[in-house]
Amino acid sequence: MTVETVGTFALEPFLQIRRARFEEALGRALETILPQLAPRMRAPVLDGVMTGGKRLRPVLCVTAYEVSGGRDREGILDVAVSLELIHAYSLMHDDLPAMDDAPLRRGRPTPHTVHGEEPTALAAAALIPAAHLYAWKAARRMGLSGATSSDLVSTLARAAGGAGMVGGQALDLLGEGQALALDELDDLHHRKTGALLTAALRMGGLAAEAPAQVLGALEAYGRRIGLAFQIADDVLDATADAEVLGKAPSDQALDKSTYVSLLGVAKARREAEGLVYEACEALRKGGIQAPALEALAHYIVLRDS
Ligand code: GRG
Repeated sequence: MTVETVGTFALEPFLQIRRARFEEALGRALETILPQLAPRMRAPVLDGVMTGGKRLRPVLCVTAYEVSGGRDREGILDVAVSLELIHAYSLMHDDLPAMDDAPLRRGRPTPHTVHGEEPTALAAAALIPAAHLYAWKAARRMGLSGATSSDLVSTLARAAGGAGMVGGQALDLLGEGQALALDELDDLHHRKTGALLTAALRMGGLAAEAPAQVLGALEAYGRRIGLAFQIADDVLDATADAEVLGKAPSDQALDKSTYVSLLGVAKARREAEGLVYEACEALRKGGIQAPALEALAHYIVLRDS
């Protein structure tokens, strides 16, 4: 199932065009990154990066850039590449036996099951500095000042790091077999999932040299869609067909606290819808008229994979 339209916004063609442009930029990025890696790391990188996915973080970054008045279409795609490289590394590590031990993602065998754990772990680790370097170079090519370029790269580093995504993953692993309270679950997912989604929006705004009020509104939107995204993920894990989802459900097997285990499916769905409403409100309060971002917020809870 695709989400064709949200209200009057034609979401599916919007996503198709954005994704196609982004795939080209990602392919170009790998042409420069792969030759710098030892040969045995190249296939896991290709598998981890070029095998689909919704490309949500890049789409959010480019859209935030456009609604903030940015006009350099090529430059912002390279900034968006850096986010997807971090996202791809995180999934490659997340699927390793020491983490979630997942055999399938996006309907395909995970990179370590095909190429081995060691090359996959190394290849994923190599993507972390590669992403930051790519973001820095993209920012400078766009003509952003040293201060803005450094803010942009720091935003990525903070979101990916110990207080952000890696910190959230640590809480997630520690929480296996534990009954977490709702506020603990929110904190975990603000870090694990929300931080990078929020960074995508802030980086788009920064690249367009948006004023603080716009950056604040983009971040407020990001925090809310970040949680909504995770609630939708938990609902999908509990209810979706594994074939459509492209991976086996894992939350129950890993004995994780989830929004579904805490709230039940119906209440979790309502919670996610409430966050989408708040996210759109945050944009409007910040003076941002952005039908595309509003449609993307709805897509996050309507998606089926
Ligand atoms: C090993 C040092 C060390 C740290 C691990 C692996 C890791 C750090 C963090 C992973 C956290 C993680 C997996 C976050 C992502 C959560 C998430 C919702 C992933 C799915 O994102 P989608 O649905 O994926 O956007 P697609 O497939 O569409 O790209």
